[in-house]
Amino acid sequence: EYGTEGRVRFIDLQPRPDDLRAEVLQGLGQSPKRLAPKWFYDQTGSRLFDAITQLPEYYPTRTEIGILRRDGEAIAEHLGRGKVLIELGSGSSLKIQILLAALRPRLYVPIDISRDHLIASAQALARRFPGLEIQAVCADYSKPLALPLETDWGERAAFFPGSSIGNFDPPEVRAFLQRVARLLGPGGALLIGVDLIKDRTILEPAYDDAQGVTAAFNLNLLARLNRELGADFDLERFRHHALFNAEASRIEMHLVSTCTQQVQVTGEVFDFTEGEGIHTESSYKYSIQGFQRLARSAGFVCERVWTDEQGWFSVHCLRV
Ligand code: AVI
Repeated sequence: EYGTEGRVRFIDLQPRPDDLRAEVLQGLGQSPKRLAPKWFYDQTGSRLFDAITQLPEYYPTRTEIGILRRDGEAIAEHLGRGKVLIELGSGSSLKIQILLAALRPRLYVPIDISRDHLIASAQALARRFPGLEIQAVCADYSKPLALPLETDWGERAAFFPGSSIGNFDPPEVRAFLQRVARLLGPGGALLIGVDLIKDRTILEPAYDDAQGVTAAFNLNLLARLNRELGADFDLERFRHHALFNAEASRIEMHLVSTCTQQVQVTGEVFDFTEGEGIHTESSYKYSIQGFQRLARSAGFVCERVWTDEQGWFSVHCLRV
């Protein structure tokens, strides 16, 4: 589906409400219960995520931006200028703005699951960079992407910031990187932000902030299911829980039932015991070597890595 919103060309491959319903019923039917983190990002969720990135405790955004600002010229040099630049999970398209002047892409392709947020961000970007050609794609990038890419688009580079790679579980992460490699083609470059393993006293507050924004972000998933699927979750009867699982090297977010209860989702009933959780997100933390091993196993060459002074976050340039 094609459309033009202002000066932005828009391609809609958005998941259907039926996809949400089927995945939610499947996830709540499992033991332990699960919901995929991609469903956080309805309009309220996207707004709450933007608020998270501003929190004092949430260091990844600030740290990655620091690296992009400090090393932007070197990064652009490495990635190559004048390419077709695809951004996976572009959100508010804030980070790419740091690199745009240096990269001068011939076309920018932001891909995001949150439709209205994507269109608004792409239009704002078009106003700020009047010469930039933009083709926004609403899609779930965790699934194989059938992008209507024109073959003569030329050399491609991809930008996947924010350590969103950390939200993939081990069984899927390599397959995902292999798909990105295929999308880029030989010689294509991937600039990817990866959060690093650190002490739990830093990690856990980043996912359980004092103002409760992350709690609201997590709970909004249930509010969304009430809104879009007519479910009857009582938000007062679930609480946000975040912990660092050191063995699995991941932050886990859960929504924990505070009592024994039943919840109805599109006619199906789910039982919760007191203390039972729904696992809503994992955010894997890597070592630099561990991530490079993974990237190599997916067919990339690890060309360069940039980190901040504290060694909290890394930005890698990978080549197909
Ligand atoms: C988008 N993603 C990389 C974030 C993360 O840190 O895993 C999502 C998030 N969840 C809670 N806070 C932020």
